[in-house]
Amino acid sequence: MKQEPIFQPYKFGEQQKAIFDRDGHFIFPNLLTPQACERLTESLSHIQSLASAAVKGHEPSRFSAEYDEYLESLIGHPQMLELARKILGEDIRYDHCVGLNRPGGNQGIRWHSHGYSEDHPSLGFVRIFFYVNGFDVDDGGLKAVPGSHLYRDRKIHAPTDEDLRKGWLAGKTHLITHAPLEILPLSAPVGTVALMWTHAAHAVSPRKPDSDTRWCVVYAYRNPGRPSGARWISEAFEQKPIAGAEGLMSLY
Ligand SMILES: O=C(O)CCC(=O)C(=O)O
Ligand SMILES: [Fe+2]
Repeated sequence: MKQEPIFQPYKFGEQQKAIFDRDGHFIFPNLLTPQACERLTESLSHIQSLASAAVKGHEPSRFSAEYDEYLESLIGHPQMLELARKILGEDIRYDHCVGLNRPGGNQGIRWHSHGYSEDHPSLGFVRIFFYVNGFDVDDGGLKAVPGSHLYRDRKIHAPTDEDLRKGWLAGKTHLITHAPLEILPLSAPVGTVALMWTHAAHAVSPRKPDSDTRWCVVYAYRNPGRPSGARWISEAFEQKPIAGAEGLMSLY
C-alpha cells in the first residue's frame, strides 16, 4: 500500500550532512506536511490519553509505535528510511519510537547524552525528532551543544546550563573548529524535524504553564553491531510484520 508523504521536498546532500556531522544536530523547519502534522497530532493525543493507565515496563510513551497504528506505519515509511539511510548508510535497524509530549508546566529534561558503540565510532545512532507543533526558545525547547557529540561521551549529565558550563563544558573546544563549546538554545516552527547524533549533549527547557501541549515523537535508528540500551521493543512487536520495516526490527 502506498503511504502518504510525510515530508515536504528537502535537501540533505553532502553539504548538509557535513554540517550535521560538525554540529551533532540538524534542523529542518516545516519539513512535515500539514497532513502528517494532523495525523501525528491525533496519534500523539491518543498516546497522551493512554498515559494514566500505563503498564509499568510497557508504557505507551516509551513504546509508542506499539500503541498506535499510524506511528507504527512510520517506522518503515519510505521517506523515513530514505532519510535514515542518508544519515547512516544502507545497513540500519530501528531502535525506538518514544512519545515526547510536554503539556503546559512540564519540567523539560536536564542536560544529558546517550550512548552507543563508544568502542567502534563508525557505528552510528541517530534520533529523528518530529516537533509537530514546534517550540520556542525556553518553552519546551530543545538545547544543544554543537560539537559535543564528537567526544562520544555517553555520560554527560548536568541539572542546569550553569552546571554544564562549570562542569563538562569547562575548557572543552570543538574537535574540528577548535572554538570553545557553547550551549545553543534552539527554536522550531510547526512541522520541524530535528536530527541528533546520540552522543550530543542536549536538554529541554520547561514548558510554560500557560502553553499548550508540545506534540513530539522521536524515531531512532542505528547501524547494527552493538547492544543498545534504548532499544525499547517488545518481543511480540519485534516479530510483527510491518510494511517497509522488514529486516529492521532485530538488534543485529
Ligand atoms: O523532549 C525532547 O525534545 C527531547 C527528549 C530527549 O532527550 C530524547 O528523546 O532523547
Ligand atoms: Fe535525550
